[in-house]
Amino acid sequence: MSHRSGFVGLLGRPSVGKSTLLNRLVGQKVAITSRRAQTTRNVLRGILTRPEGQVVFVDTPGLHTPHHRLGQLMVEAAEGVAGDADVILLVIDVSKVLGPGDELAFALAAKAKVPVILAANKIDLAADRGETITAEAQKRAEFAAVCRVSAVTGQGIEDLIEQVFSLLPEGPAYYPPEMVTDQEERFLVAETVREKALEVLREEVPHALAVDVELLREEEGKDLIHAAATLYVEKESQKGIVIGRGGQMLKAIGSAARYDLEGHFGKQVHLELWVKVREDWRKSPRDLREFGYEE
Ligand SMILES: Nc1nc2c(ncn2[C@@H]2O[C@H](COP(=O)(O)OP(=O)(O)OP(=O)(O)O)[C@@H](O)[C@H]2O)c(=O)[nH]1
Ligand SMILES: [Mg+2]
Repeated sequence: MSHRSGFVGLLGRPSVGKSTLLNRLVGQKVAITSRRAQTTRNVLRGILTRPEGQVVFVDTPGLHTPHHRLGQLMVEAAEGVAGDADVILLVIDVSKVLGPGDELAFALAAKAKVPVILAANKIDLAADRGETITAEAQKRAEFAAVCRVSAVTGQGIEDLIEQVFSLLPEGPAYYPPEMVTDQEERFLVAETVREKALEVLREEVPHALAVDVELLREEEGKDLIHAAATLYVEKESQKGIVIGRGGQMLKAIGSAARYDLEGHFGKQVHLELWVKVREDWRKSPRDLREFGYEE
């Protein structure tokens, strides 16, 4: 049997479930997810290795019309992935009507020189399994395959993986078989803190939040990891919200993050969190570089 491999770009508007789908496809949580739009800000790889080959799934920020430099970088990163992929996995949410962000995805699909699979996600939420929206999407672009899936229940995932393998070219494995993601641990810690913050914060604050990990150190011979991170917001008023009354909000974010990180590292984690204001960081190339959003 031939060995297949390649890069599969997950594309679509915010909140359709790209990151949840990535985690399901590789069988492990590698990307943070949330019900807030524009959760994913960086391109992130999840690797699936099987006897028949290796798929490198590439998660991307949701396609939208940007309002600041961060948004612009996010959309450009997603477009870059579309241009480099061997197969595109265009994800839609069948529980909602199609919107402008979906149209951006269809436009990318129409331009693509590689096969595009339509992943009609969230079929668990739609009474007709999303037939209406899926049919609507099929009118917008040419798809090599259409897969109805639920990233949450796992329905249709095996069929999707089979379709992906059938469309990939022959090639070698790019990563060692035991590797599931290419992300660094510092990034994983920052993203875990951000995910927990997204769960409890409301309105504009989640979008104005960046997390920078200043320290990540294993205490020799102690099975203990010491981490320190700063949560940056854009305004003084947001700082108060993130800290919460009597520090309750920050404490909740910290303990939820610590719980996940201890599970990930299999060690005790000591996590220190700070909150600082960095005005308009989403527009500042220097800050965007410091927080890992710009090269
Ligand atoms: N019921 C249901 N919910 C889903 C499914 N897939 C994702 N979700 C939920 O949809 C929300 C958004 O999921 P994400 O995976 O963060 O979406 P995304 O496309 O990565 O969003 P961005 O990173 O903002 O572009 C989360 O609350 C998920 O739990 C699904 O198949 N069924
Ligand atoms: Mg995402």
